[in-house]
Amino acid sequence: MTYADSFSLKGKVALVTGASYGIGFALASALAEAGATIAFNDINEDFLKKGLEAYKEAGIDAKGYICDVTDEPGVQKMIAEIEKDLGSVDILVNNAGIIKRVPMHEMDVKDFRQVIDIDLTAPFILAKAVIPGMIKRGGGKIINICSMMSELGRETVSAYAAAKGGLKMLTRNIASEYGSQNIQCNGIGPGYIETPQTAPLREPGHPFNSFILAKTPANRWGTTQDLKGPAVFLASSASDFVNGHVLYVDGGILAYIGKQP
Ligand code: NAP
Ligand code: GCO
Repeated sequence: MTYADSFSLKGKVALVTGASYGIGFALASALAEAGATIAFNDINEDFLKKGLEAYKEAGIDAKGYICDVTDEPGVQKMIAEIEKDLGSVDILVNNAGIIKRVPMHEMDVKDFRQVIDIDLTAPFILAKAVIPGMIKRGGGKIINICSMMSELGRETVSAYAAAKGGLKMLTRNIASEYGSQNIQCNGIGPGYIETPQTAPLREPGHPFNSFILAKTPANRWGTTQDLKGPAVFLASSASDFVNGHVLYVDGGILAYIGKQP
């Protein structure tokens, strides 16, 4: 196999969670461009329909499923449906996620638990659902979408940082427990990316915008396009000896003390 062939995903089935739009849509599109057959889910029927239209417009024959990633029986049902419709899941991208920006001492424990449930427990539920099939077929790829908050804290994101820090260690543990079954589990840690989730931080005049530009050597917000190559690499046999790694796609934020004001 040539080095270029090792990036091909032809014949593979990929499930990307929460991929009607945003980072998930970009990741799924990249995997499709590399040859994978795409399954994705959303919790909201309207968004799922809009996502299907967007995939069709991009020339991608994706299959969409309504599923709340925190609902284990629902996830198991979705995986069974995907296996019937498309075949077993070879590549799982745990992308679905939420954030709630609230000072910790004011945060309702219900909200804290919801962030942990979606951002950390759900990747466990999805991975648990696909690993048996991957073992049967001799291997697979799991990619967990981590965050700068897998490494750093900041005001108002305690639940999210706890979840994403835990997701980094879940990634390492899946790699440790299933590496011998030829399952590679890695993370992608996006920096600050232009998506609906960060839109409140990018509103005109919001101080966070200039803050992030000063903290990013690339001096720009990331775009979902920046994440496509790393996703194909970690989903393909080009990364068969990469396991338990979080690949930060952050324009250099984690390496940089920040521009002098
Ligand atoms: P987004 O625009 O808010 O999209 C999140 C997606 O997750 C939506 O499709 C949402 O569906 C889905 N989702 C949420 N809860 C769900 C549930 N219970 N079941 C099924 N789907 C659910 O977020 P994004 O910016 O694209 O981020 C995607 C991932 O990247 C997240 O894990 C996020 O933490 C991570 N991340 C983002 C950034 C960034 O700068 N944007 C940086 C680092 C990491 P609905 O629309 O129906 O709610
Ligand atoms: C925030 C942002 C970040 C990004 C991302 C950074 O409020 O700080 O939403 O958390 O979403 O996770 O990697």
